[in-house]
Amino acid sequence: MISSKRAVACAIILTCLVGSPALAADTTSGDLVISKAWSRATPGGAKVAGGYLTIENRGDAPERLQAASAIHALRTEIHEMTVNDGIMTMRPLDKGLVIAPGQVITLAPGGGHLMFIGLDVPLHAGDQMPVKLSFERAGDVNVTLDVQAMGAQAPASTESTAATEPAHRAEQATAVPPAATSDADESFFTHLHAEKAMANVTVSPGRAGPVEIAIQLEDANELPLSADAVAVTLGNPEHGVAPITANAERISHDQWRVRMSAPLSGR
Ligand SMILES: [Cu+2]
Repeated sequence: MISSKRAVACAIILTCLVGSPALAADTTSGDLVISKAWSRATPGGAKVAGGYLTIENRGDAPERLQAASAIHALRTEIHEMTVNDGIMTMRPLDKGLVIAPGQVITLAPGGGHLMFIGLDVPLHAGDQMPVKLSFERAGDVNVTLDVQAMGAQAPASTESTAATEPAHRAEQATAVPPAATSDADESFFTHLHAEKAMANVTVSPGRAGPVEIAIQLEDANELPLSADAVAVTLGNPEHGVAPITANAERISHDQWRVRMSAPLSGR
C-alpha cells in the first residue's frame, strides 16, 4: 500500500563524502564494539541505501540501538525483515534493536539493516559515510560506513558469504510508515521492500487528490531491476477506502510512472 502522506521538508547539510581506500576500524564505546560497518554504491538516481554493521555487547546489561542518523540522508530507519504468512517483508523497528549481554548482532543483506532514505548525494565505492548511532546506555556513537561496489554482499575486508537463493514466493511489499508531515505540496518519498525487490516511490504532490507516482525498482542487491509490468494499488482498509489499481507506464528499464488520484492522505 502506498502512502500519500506529505513529505518532510527538511534542510540538508551538504558535505562531501571523503573517498579513502582504508577500511574503517572497529569502533569501541563502553561495552559496545561495532565492526564491519558498510554500505553499497547507489545506482543512478537512487535516493535510498542500506547500511550494515555488527554490534557486540560485551557488557552485563542489555543495550538498545534506539536510532541512527546520517548527514546525507533525510532520515535513517532501523529495518528488520520478518516473515508474515510465508511472505518476507520488512518492518521498521520503532522501539529500536535490543542487543542482549554477550550478544553479537549483525545487520546484513537479506536481514536487518539501517535504511538511509532521501540521500542527497550518490554513494560511490570507496566513499566513507559517517553515521551516528544512538544507544540507550552508551549514548551517541559515531561510525564510518565503507561504501562497497553496487551489489556487494559483504564488506571488502571479509569473505563474501555465498547468498543462498531464496525459494520463489510472491513479491509483496510493505510500506514504511511515513515521516512527519510538513509542506502540502512537497512530494512524498518512501520505499517498499520485500525479499527480492525494492521499490523507491515518490508521490507528487504528497497529499490527497491527483498525484503522479514515480517508481524505481531495485533487486535485493540494490541493483536496477527491470520488470514486465508494474501496477500500483492505493487503498486504506482502516478507513474503508477500497483499493484502486492503475498500471504504470515504463520510463526506462527500472523507472515507472503512473498518474492516479489518492483518495486521502495517510498510510
Ligand atoms: Cu529497509
